[in-house]
Amino acid sequence: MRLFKLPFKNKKNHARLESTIQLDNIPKHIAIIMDGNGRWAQKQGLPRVAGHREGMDNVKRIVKAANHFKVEVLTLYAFSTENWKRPTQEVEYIMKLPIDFLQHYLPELIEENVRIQTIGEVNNLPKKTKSAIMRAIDETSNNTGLILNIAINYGSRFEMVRAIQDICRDVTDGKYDIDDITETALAEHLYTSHIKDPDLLIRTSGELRLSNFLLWQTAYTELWFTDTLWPDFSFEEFEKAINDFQNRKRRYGGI
Ligand code: V0D
Repeated sequence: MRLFKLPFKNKKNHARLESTIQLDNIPKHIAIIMDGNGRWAQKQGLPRVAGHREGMDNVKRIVKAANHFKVEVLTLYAFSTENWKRPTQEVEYIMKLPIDFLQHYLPELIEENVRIQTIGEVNNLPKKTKSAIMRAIDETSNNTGLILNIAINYGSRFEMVRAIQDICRDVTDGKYDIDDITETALAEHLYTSHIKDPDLLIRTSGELRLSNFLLWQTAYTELWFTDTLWPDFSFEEFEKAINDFQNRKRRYGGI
């Protein structure tokens, strides 16, 4: 077990205790359901959108933490296909967040060698939102560090339906045989075709469910839940989740 000192300081500005994180067993892909932003705001008597804003700033902190631990992929559930049902004003506010986020943080992300990617139906987003994201994807496409994978207008069941439609189209066109439809073939038609399945999934804010997030990809993922609301989810807690992950035995159905 390798031990190392964290270069970060905690909220009281005391140097952290020596950590027991094993640098050779960091989850390569971490997925996070960033829940509890609206509740965070309501608890302080602020409008829900203030929580989304605070949640946006926390994205940057956790990206920095993931980068620090040399995580390969960080997938963040930013907007689900179901989130369109929220009040129009809230949706409109949320749709501006990628623009704000990238205006504030893209230079830093580039400096940190982060590569931005997305999963979901980015095509159906407002034009300005889409173009800000496409530009960020383009400007970071040659970076070789952490992949910041934003799930935006994403729903897992739709992702699977779409994959099946794609495959069926190939079958009809005679390019594909029904017997060629394997788990690998289906996985290759998902948004995540180019990335490994998550090793660890974190959900904040106390709900114990997946809510249509990466249903196929989380078959063997370790799940980790906390009551902490997303804007309060800190480096220390992220580190705790990784530490707990390292204490689990992964069997993938074997013994
Ligand atoms: C709102 C908490 C960053 C969850 C985080 C439109 C709900 C804040 C992004 C983002 C959202 C960053 C880079 C990028 C694209 C998006 C973001 C959305 C919501 C959905 F390339 N925060 N954030 N996107 N929230």
